[in-house]
Amino acid sequence: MGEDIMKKRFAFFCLTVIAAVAFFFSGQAPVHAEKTYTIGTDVTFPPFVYANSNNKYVGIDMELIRSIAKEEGFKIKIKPLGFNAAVQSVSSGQTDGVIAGMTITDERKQTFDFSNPYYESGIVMAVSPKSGIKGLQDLKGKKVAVKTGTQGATYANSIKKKYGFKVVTFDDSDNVYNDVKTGNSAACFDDSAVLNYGVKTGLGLKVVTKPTDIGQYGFAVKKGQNQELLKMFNKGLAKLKKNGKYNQIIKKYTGAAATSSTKKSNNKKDAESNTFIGLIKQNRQAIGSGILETLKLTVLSIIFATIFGVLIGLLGVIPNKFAQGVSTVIIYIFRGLPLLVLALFIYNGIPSLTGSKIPAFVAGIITLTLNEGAYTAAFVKGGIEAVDSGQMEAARSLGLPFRKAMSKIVLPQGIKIMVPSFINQFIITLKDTSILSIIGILELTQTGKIIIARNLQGFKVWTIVAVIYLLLITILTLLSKWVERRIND
Ligand code: ASN
Repeated sequence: MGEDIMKKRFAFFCLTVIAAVAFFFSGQAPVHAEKTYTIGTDVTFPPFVYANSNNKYVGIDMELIRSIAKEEGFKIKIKPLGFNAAVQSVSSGQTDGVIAGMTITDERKQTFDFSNPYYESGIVMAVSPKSGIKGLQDLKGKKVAVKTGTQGATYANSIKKKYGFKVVTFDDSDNVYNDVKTGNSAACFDDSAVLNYGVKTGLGLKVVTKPTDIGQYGFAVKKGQNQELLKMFNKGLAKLKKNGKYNQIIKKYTGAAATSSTKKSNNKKDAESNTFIGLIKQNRQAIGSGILETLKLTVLSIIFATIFGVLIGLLGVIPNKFAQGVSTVIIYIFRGLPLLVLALFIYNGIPSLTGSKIPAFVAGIITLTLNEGAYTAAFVKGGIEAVDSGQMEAARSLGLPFRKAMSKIVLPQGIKIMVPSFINQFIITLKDTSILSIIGILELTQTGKIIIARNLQGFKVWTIVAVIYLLLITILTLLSKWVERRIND
C-alpha cells in the first residue's frame, strides 16, 4: 500500500517536471526568437559587396541588409556564392533572398519578386589603359569578358554580332577584370557603379563608354515566396531612407573620402601583404577555417563513400542477377556524372523539385559519397573478381557457405589487392572537395577565391593554396601507407 502511494507520488513528480519543462520551452524560447534568413550574394562587387581585409563581407548591399534586419527584427546569414550561383540558389529555394547589385528586369520578374529599388546603375565598357581601344568599334575580332548571368553579359551578347566580338564568361568580377588586364580579353562590360568605383580605387582599368541600359538594383526573393521578408525589406529601406542611414551608407562607400581612403588603405595593405608571409599572416584565420572545412568534408566523405562503395561493390559480386544489376547501374550513373554536375544537381536541382532545402555542407557530403563511392564500388568489385576463382570454388567444395567463403577466403585476399586503390581514392576525395566551392562551401579553394577577389594577388594566393593541398595530401598519403603496412603485416 505504502509502496503504491510512493509510486503515485513519483509518477506525479515526473509529470510535473515534464509539464514544467514543456511549459518552459513552449512559452519561452521560440516566441521571441528572431527568424534567420539565408541571403545569397556575389563574391566581389565593390562598393556593393566585397570582403574587407578581415574577410568580413561589407559594402552598400551588406550594410543595407544588416541595418534592415536590425530595424525589422530578423537575422541573416550571408552566403557569398557569386552572382549566378546566388540567383540560382534563390530560385531553387536553397536561399531565401539575394542582394548583389541585382538589376530589376522584366525577365527576372517572371522568376523573382523584387523589393523597391535602392540604387541605379547602367552598363559600361572598360579596357586596359595600355590597349588603345577607344570604343565599341575597336572590338572587331576581339574577345570581351563578362560575368555569368549578369546584365553586362546580356548586353554584350545583344551587340556582339553588330561589333563582331566574341564573348567569354567568368563567374566572378575579379576574373573578368583580370582577363582584360592580362590582355586575353580586349574589354569587359559591367555595371557603371562598380567599374567607376573600381577606376577610382585603383583597379587599373579605364571606362570608355557612357552608361547604357540604365536599371535599378533591388533585393529579390523567389516569386511568391518569402513575402514577409520582402515586406520587411521594403519597410526597413523606407525607414533607413527617412532616418538618414541610407544616405550615410551610400556616402560611406561612394563619397570622395571613401574612395580615396580605400585607395590609400589598399595601397598600404598591398605593401604589407605583398609577400607570401604577409598574405598568410593577414589571412591566417580565413585560411585556417578553409583548411578545417576541407578536412571535415574529406574525412566524412571518405567514411561514407567507403561504406557506400564497399556495399555496392559487394552487391556486384553476390550470385544474384538483380543485385549485380543494381550495383552496375549505380556505378554507371555516379561514376559517369561529372562531379560538378552532381553537386549542382543535388544542391540546386533537387530542392527546386522538392521545395525543401539541403544545407550546402550536406549536399557536398552526399555528392562526394555518391561519386567517390561509385569509384570505390568499381575497384572493390574488381578486387574481388581478381582473386583467383579457384579460391572460391575450393572453399565452397570444402563445404563453406557463400558468405563464409567470401568473408574468410576471398575478401582478405581481395582487400590486399584493393588497398592501393583505396589510398588513391582517399587522395582524389581530398582534391575533389575543391569542386564544392561551386555551391558556396567555404573550403580551401573558395577561401582562396574570396581572398583573391579582395587583393587580386592571384599568383601568390593560388601558390599558397596549392602548397597547403600538397601538404594535406602528403599527410593523408603517409597515414594511408601506415595503415597499409599494418594490414599487410
Ligand atoms: N548588376 C548585375 C546584374 O543584375 C549583378 C552583379 O553583377 N552582381 O546582372
